[in-house]
Amino acid sequence: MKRALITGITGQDGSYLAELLLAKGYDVHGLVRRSSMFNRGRIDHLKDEPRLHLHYGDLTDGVSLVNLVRMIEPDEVYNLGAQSHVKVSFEMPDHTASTNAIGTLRLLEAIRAAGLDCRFYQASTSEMFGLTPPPQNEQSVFHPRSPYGASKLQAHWVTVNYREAYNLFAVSGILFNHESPRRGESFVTRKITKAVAAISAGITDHVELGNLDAVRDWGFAPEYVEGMWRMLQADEPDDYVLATGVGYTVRDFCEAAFSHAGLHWQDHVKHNDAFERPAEVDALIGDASKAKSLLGWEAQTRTPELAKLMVDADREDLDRLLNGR
Ligand code: NDP
Ligand code: GDR
Repeated sequence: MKRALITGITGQDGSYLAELLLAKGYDVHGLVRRSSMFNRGRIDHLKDEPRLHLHYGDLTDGVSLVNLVRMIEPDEVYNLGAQSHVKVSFEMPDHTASTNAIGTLRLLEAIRAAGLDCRFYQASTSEMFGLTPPPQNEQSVFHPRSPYGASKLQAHWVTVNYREAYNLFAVSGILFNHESPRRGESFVTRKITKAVAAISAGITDHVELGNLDAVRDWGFAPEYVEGMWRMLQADEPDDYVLATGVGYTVRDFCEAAFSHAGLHWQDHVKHNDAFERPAEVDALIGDASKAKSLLGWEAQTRTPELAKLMVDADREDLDRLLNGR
């Protein structure tokens, strides 16, 4: 039985990856942070699974990483833990860098020091391309536009360095935006689909957003965690872009989500400067042809379809909450 360690198991991707690995017969170990509030909602349905083991730890606590890696002796480590919000990274740059950049270094060093023959996945991001115009692929120039993007770029290079310096099977998955009904509520897609549900139910009449012109390539998260796993099953460690290859503006996403509920987004979306960023990433559209040819991976769900499934899920959730159904 293979053993995997997932940092960020309580997040969107970590929860889908835990389900995938359990279904494949893995023993799954997850790093969870101590919190004063319950923070395991996305994996609560897995709590009776005997092959799921949760451990307290933190990417900012190197000792916890050293101890866990030695105790678990994982075959595969998926480093998904991060301060993942771009806007928040401008407000907490030090914490973001410590968690995302140095946290990755701490984890890689724990693996190296333990002398394990272990495969490592790093959750890299299209935000590393920043200003570079689309389409972006593995050869594109990096030019991050936020403390988040810069921290992830350091983590990317440290992953490449541990591969080259220590022959570690270390992979960097450069993933474009991927969403789901489990997406954090302050990211723009989920903020919109939750608002559509609330407006349809008459609970509120508007949502406040920032830049509607930004172009993103939004895919469906469960498909992307399958891509992460495939990267670690390849013969050689390498870096791969995962994306749908099609870009939409935030405005397009509003149109798809609101019209699915029979609403006109123009009647309900208000602008608020507070949601603008000091530096914006204008357009990210990925070219995932390398993943298609070497891993047989291809995105199936396109952005308009994704918007609809997220609206449906948020409307069902709200209906259950309001009507006990
Ligand atoms: P989420 O924000 O949903 O989840 C982040 C996870 O990281 C949570 O489990 C969180 O724990 C954990 N975490 C935060 N800080 C620490 C820390 N100091 N130590 C340990 N764990 C920590 O992110 P996603 O699931 O959306 O993304 C997964 C990864 O992929 C992230 O690294 C993200 O940056 C990256 N990424 C995401 C993309 C996307 O579109 N979703 C695209 C490209 C890259 P808690 O629940 O306690 O807060
Ligand atoms: P992003 O996702 O920054 O691409 O990072 P987010 O959903 O936060 O923003 C996407 C675009 O929408 C614009 N926007 C708003 N964004 C938010 N959050 N809230 C708003 O009200 C709003 N209005 C407009 C933003 O300016 C931006 O252009 C996500 C994260 O998951 C990262 O961790 C990951 O690495 C990248 O995707 C790929």
